Amino acid sequence: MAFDALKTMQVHGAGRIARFAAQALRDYASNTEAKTPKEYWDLVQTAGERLRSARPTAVSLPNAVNYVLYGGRTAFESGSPVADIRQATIDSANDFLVGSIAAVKVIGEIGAKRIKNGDTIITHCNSEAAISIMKTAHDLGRGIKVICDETRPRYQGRKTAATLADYGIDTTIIIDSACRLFIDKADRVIVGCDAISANGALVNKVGTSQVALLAHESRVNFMVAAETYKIDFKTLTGELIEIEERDALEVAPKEWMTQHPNVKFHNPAFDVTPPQFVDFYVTEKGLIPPGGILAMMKELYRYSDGSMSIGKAFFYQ
Ligand code: RUB
Repeated sequence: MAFDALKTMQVHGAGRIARFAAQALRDYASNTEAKTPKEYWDLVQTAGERLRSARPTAVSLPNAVNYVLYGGRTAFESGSPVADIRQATIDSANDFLVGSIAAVKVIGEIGAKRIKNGDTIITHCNSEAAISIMKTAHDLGRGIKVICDETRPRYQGRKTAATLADYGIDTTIIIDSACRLFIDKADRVIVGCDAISANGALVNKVGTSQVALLAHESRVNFMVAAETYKIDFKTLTGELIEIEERDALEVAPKEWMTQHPNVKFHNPAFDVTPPQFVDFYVTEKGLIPPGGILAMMKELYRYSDGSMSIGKAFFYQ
């Protein structure tokens, strides 16, 4: 059921996906019974693997699942009984959840310091972390204006616009293809993040790279709000981040397709923005330029406890 909620995007956005999966795995670990530690651990691992496969691009999903499993596996490998493996899994899930929520708040505080009075901001899609920056800037009395593009085909931009307008922020919606007309009116672009690769490239909702290109052309600051668990460790070994291909029915209705059977569809959900178009990432650990991502990966890997950002856990498969 949790798998379906992720797959059909009832829950969407990389941070929310991660927390939803951590909660689902925690609940599964709490409620599952088994006679032996091995039997129990096999069941929990299989549940984690299934959750991981629900959406391929947002690395927050496997990172969250891996983090939760890492706690349980450590207990399993040390020969603990089922009750202890269960508790270790639950504890890791709770750690992840607390850290993830705290990260969004800290990103808001750090990012808002970069916003100037009266700034006009363009945003794309629906990112909790980016919204956290804009809401905090508003709370600080910066008097910002936000332009949200629609973000077809699923219109996540409307969700962002509604949230910001309800919060009292001056908010406007434009269609995606009007972005170039508005980029010169903007002081900065703020977007969220599904994954960051070792070279500092950003993977986010399809269309992000076009907005980044426009910002680059017009010399408009481009900042990315990203928790460090959006860093994809597998890119260290040259693996590419898979781009999710979604149903063509998101692009056109069945009736139109039937009338035009020779038209093909392609519906990638994300795209890659090269590092040179990103000015900096706003993470819960501070501002990081794209060239600093590799150093951050090393730092995350070195920490082996006391922090949610355990690179070792993220590597776990
Ligand atoms: C959502 C999207 C968001 C990132 C970051 O895509 O691209 O910008 O996930 O969001 P989808 P957050 O709607 O397809 O999941 O900052 O909330 O993690």
